[in-house]
Amino acid sequence: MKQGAATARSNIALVKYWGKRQARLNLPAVGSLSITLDALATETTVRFDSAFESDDLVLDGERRPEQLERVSQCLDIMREMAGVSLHAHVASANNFPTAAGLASSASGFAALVAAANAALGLDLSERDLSILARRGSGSAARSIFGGFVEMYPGQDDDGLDSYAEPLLAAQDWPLEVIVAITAQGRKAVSSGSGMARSAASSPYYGQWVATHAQDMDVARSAIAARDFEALATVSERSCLKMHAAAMATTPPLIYWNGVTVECMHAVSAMRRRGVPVFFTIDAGPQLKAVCEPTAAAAVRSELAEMPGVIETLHTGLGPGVEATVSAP
Ligand code: 2P0
Repeated sequence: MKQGAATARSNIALVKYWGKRQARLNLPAVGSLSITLDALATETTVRFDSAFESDDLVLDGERRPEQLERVSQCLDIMREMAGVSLHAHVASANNFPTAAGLASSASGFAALVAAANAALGLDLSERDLSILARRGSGSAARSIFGGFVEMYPGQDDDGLDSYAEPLLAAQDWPLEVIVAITAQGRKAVSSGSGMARSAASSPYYGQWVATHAQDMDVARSAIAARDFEALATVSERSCLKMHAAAMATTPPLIYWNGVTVECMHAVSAMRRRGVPVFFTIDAGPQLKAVCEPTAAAAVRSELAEMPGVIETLHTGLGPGVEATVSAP
């Protein structure tokens, strides 16, 4: 029996990933730039045992056979690396709502590959873990690292140049995030199929890809200079460009609800009043407000009072994936 465990945090992209250049190895069409979130964590245990007749996945206490294929594909690669053919039981728990636009696949696959790495004694580098996590979910490649993180789309067909790297440690610019939960429940369309549909039918998809590198340059410079206003402007622009491309897809991908839009207006109004805060929204209805620590309490209370906001979460930036010792 071989067992390993790991904890990984979720992340949110400030410059978004939307679209793939190759589906087989899950290679993104564009880079992305994210922050890792301390309070949104996934803890995963992977146990390989000759007594198991198949792989098994338990997520938040429930067996999830429909999600097993992507997990087994990641484990197959790692089993081949380690020269073992044992089946695995994977138990994973999130401390936040699953698949409601809070990137549970990001922390989930980052924790999975780190736990399997520990169980199999592979001693892989963080870059190798990032490449493996990407096979499970593009955004998971970023959750290997803490703080501010850049994901490279790469150019090679084998995907070995498509991984994430840390840009700036969390403590070097300790921004905070308020998440406004505006709906609960799993989303109807997965990000992966949404991206494929956008690439196939959105008239704005080509422009999204063509104008993306410039946003990455602006965001990288803003982070290096700790320039909040510049990061706010480019992050909201990238978010809105992604959603514009998604909305113009046939059939349309409208991830927002009315409360999401009201929260966007509230955040914009706060920034016009001089509060250091901006919004970003992923493939779901939750709004994430990124702010300077001094503004966090006021931003949280204003969003919490918005009609339709179910609850708010507050988090700082967090560390990368951590393998944890687990008793066999
Ligand atoms: C991001 N999203 O950059 C973007 C913004 C959602 C909107 O990465 O198909 O679950 O597994 O590679 O990582 C969510 O997509 O997609 C995502 P796959 P993933 O955070």
